[in-house]
Amino acid sequence: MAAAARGGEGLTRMAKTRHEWDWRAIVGRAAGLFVLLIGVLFAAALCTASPHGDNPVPTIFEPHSTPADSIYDLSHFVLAITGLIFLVVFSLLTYVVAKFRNRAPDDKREPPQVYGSTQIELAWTVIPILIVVVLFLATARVIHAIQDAPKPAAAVEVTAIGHQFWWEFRYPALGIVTANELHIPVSDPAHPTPTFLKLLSADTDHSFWVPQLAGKTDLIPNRVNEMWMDPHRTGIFLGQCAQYCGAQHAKMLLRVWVESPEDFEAWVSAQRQPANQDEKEIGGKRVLETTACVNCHAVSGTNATGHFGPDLTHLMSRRTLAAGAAKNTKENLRLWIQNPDAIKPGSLMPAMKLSDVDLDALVRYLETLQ
Ligand code: HEC
Ligand SMILES: [Cu+2]
Repeated sequence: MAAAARGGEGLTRMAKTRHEWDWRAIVGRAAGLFVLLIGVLFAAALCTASPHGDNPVPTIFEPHSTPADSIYDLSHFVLAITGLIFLVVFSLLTYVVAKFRNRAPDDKREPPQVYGSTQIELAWTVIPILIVVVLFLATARVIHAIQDAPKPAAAVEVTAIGHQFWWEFRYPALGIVTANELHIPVSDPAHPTPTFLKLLSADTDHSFWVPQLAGKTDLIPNRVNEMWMDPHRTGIFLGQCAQYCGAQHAKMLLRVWVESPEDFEAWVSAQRQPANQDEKEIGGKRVLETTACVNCHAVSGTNATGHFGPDLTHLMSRRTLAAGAAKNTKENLRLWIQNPDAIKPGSLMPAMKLSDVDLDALVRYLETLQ
């Protein structure tokens, strides 16, 4: 008996020391969480504090188009409500944990248990339902406003087709085909000229996302999705395929050039010109026309009519190669044709194994495709 009692005492002492230690661990963990939270807020503040203008980092914190604006406002509203819930719950929790912690003089009996309080149960059922209904209605309103926006007559229509791992942009009404760099006019709210996109896919799922201009919309095989944007200022806005689509998904970037009406007109008329027919680089042109390039690429006015890869008719009007994987320079262009994997491992263009003479002539020719 005596031994058992002594054993019991030991257990109680052990339990007591463990409880005290637990309490310190809880404080430590709460402090850790707090520091983490401050860190996250600090990082977010750094992001939003980045200088305005051509932001090289795609950011949801600097919307410049109606759909992006409404999503931004909605996210503030949702954050305010959920933040409030977090504050209330976290404060109550901290208060309860601190006030009712295990103290030395406590007897070890269970506290009184409360069952079947209709008022409390009603409160914690009805209040969350109301909160969810408010969040749902606010979200549904924004979705409806964006999805059902009327298309004005002055809208620019573009068909965007996702490919592994690049973007094809077609302007059916203007007869333009280009890749990876979308040009659209700025939209003056007094005379809106929004751009409406039809989204298609040539192979697998992709997702069109330019955070500063609109939300994400997927491009799905055998389905037509739609989205629109009406940028309020000119500039270059960066985006990214937002749906994992294969090895080079991460190098499936896109850039949107938002231009003044005059600049957009100038770009349109330049794109509508046939490819440069200057015969100066005829040697390089012959290399193109006698190589498998023609099966995958189109250059207007030549026998290259393939559509598996980007249209090259105005290749040099683009600032980047291979969906933003490299700057469009002479060296990168040569390297790309010699060995695409050096720039974008796993891209669907094969290394063409041309001789140095042919390669140089071909690059000189491609450089005339303004
Ligand atoms: C089997 C099809 C195929 C063949 C053959 C092919 N390409 Fe490509 N090419 C592609 C694909 C696909 C891409 C897009 C790669 C990416 O961005 O992931 C591409 C991209 C390019 C680009 C970059 C275009 C841009 O705007 O980003 C150039 C330039 C190019 N190819 C030139 C050539 C030349 C020149 C040849 C012939 C020597 C050739 N290609 C042969 C499929 C092909
Ligand atoms: Cu993709």
